[in-house]
Amino acid sequence: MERKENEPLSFFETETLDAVLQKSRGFIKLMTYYRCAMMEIETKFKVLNEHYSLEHDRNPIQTVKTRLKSPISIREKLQRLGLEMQVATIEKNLHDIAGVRVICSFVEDVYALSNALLAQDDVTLIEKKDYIRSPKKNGYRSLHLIVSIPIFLANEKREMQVEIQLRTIAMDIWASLEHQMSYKKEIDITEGLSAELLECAELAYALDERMNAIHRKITQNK
Ligand code: 0O2
Repeated sequence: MERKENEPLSFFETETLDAVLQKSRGFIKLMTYYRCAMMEIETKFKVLNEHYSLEHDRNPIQTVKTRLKSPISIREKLQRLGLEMQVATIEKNLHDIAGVRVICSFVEDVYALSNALLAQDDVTLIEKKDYIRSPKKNGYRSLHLIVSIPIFLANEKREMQVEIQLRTIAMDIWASLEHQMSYKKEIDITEGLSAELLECAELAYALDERMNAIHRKITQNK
């Protein structure tokens, strides 16, 4: 089809789309590998949940959520680090492309699940940040792990990194609402509101500790 003078090139013209797809093949492939790694980790937690429910007659996991970082967020993070948007750069420098969030019943479940996962011989711990024992200044609590696990493809085995966040229901309520209201938002939050958010985080943690203590007493009396 003839293009009129000054008429902008349509993104969806076949040649253009082919070129875009060709260029993004490496990126799409890498994202697929991360998705596979995420599935592996999700399955590991589901298996642990099944095992615990057999042994202890209750589920330590409420939900497992997965998310793949969007191309826009990847680009923003690379820009912040002063790096170029290239497949090799992404894999080398970003450790949170694949994310798995595990929402647990009790604080002790967070540590039991983390220890059980890290004891598996195909899981390698790359980094651990314990924001439960050392919460962030704003009150954020979670246990963060970056692990490497193998994914098995038709002719290849590949080590992929996954970021895992483990937290209780109470920690998740606080983090989800704070994320909506202020986390990484370009807004000026007053000292008063920051103090209130911190107070809410402490209230949520006090609830966690009380529920954990009640749970321990009930299991001891069994
Ligand atoms: P999103 O939108 O949840 O994916 P960086 O990843 O470089 O920003 P760092 O130090 O490498 O920071 O990572 P860190 O401290 O382990 O935290 C990364 C993730 O933890 C964030 O991902 C959030 O999901 C969560 N997080 C950390 N701090 C807070 C906080 O103060 N409030 C809330 N609500 N969540 C937090 P992303 O990619 O930044 O955001």
